[in-house]
Amino acid sequence: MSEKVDFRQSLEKKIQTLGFDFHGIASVEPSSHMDFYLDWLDDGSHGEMQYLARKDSVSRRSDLTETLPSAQTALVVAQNYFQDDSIDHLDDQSRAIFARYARGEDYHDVMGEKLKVLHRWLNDQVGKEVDARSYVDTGPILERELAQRAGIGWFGKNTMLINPRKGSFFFLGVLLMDLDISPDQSFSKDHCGSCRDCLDSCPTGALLGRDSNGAPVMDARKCISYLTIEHKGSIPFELRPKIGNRVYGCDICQDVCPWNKRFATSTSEPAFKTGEELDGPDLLDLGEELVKMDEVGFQARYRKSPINRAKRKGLLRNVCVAMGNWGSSECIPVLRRALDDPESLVREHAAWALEQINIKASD
Ligand code: B12
Ligand code: SF4
Ligand code: SF4
Repeated sequence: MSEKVDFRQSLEKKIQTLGFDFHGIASVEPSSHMDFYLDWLDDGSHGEMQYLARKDSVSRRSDLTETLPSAQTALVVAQNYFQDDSIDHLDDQSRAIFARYARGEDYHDVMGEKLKVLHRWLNDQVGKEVDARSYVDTGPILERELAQRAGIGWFGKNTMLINPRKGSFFFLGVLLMDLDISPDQSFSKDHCGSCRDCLDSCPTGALLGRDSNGAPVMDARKCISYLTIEHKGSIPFELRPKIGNRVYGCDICQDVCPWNKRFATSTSEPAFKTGEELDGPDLLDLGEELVKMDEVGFQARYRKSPINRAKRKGLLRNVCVAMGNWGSSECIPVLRRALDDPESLVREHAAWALEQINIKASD
């Protein structure tokens, strides 16, 4: 199909009806940032996220037609997931912090379903099966680069894609398709200016600022989001104290961003509303629940949540770190129980946490 299709207005209406907050259309030309991406991998900044470095997935990132040979257009959609905290738990170490993106239902499913509906709608509009593939954080696609090309926002120094009217608390989704639709103008401005609030606030120094070409650089190995979710082994000792009470993901470099302080508003998607038990839960209660649970129970409990990615042992490992950082003797019984856990990963972090509590008690 190479004939240009023109139903922008009805397409925009459909996208809004589905509840996406904004969108844009990008061309499918090869990535202009592959050199940067390859250097980033060469430096080992991706840590254990091997899926980012697999040869086939790198070349698919560079050229979208390797994923869908007939691709002519990438429709990029974005959906706000922001929810304010109901209580001020950030400085209360007896509470666990889950990143905002993980407090609702799994966005892969929620947005993936909507993209399926959109695909069916497009089929009806053009009167034949549109060749299309949808992605929500699920495939070898440079989603932020596509979103920038589709005019949605700029790359902040925190590496997030930021929209000038909404901030950065949104998910991205992409529908690659063989329909030829005129692309939007790419977003060319950088609205960070001389601000460096995110760089100065990152507890682990994961954000390295812009390189000489203007690309924002992150050493993912130091990012709390990586350490608490993607990293499967032992958390480096020197980084544990910096994680504080963040048991799943991290929002600091977004929370401090002036664009979010000014523009973040609550999501209108009911599925992304914060589940009560994930809004700063009691750290002890969470630890007690997890030590008693097995992996089957964990998967059932977090079946519909992005949290199931960490698995029970990952989340319990993070809870042990948070308990060690809190340093309260109230954690001793649950940590002692974790010393007998079937997972050596959990036992090691529980032992570390008990040591921290001892050190604090003798101070
Ligand atoms: C791997 C990954 C991570 C890793 C690494 C993050 C990173 N900064 O690279 C970790 C686990 C740390 C992570 C954390 C988070 N993630 Co994440 N993650 C991804 C994933 C799967 C791939 C990103 C990637 O390829 N990184 C490698 C770097 C090199 O690529 P990049 O970030 O796209 O950077 C581009 C620019 O640097 C550009 N570039 C190069 N040269 C130049 C020059 C100029 C001038 C410019 C402007 C740009 C530029 O080239 C690169 C490639 O295009 C994407 C989904 C996807 N498929 O894209 C989600 C994604 C980026 N994550 C997302 C989210 C929500 C998060 C968290 C907020 C979750 C949380 N609360 O814990 C945090 C945020 C941390 C942060 N500050 O980035 C969203 C971001 C939405 C947004 N508004 O930006 C995405 C898009 C998922 C989605 N579909 O919604 N994530
Ligand atoms: S998510 Fe947290 S740890 Fe990661 S770069 Fe941002 S502030 Fe630093
Ligand atoms: S905090 Fe400042 S430097 Fe960082 S992304 Fe936001 S505007 Fe840019």
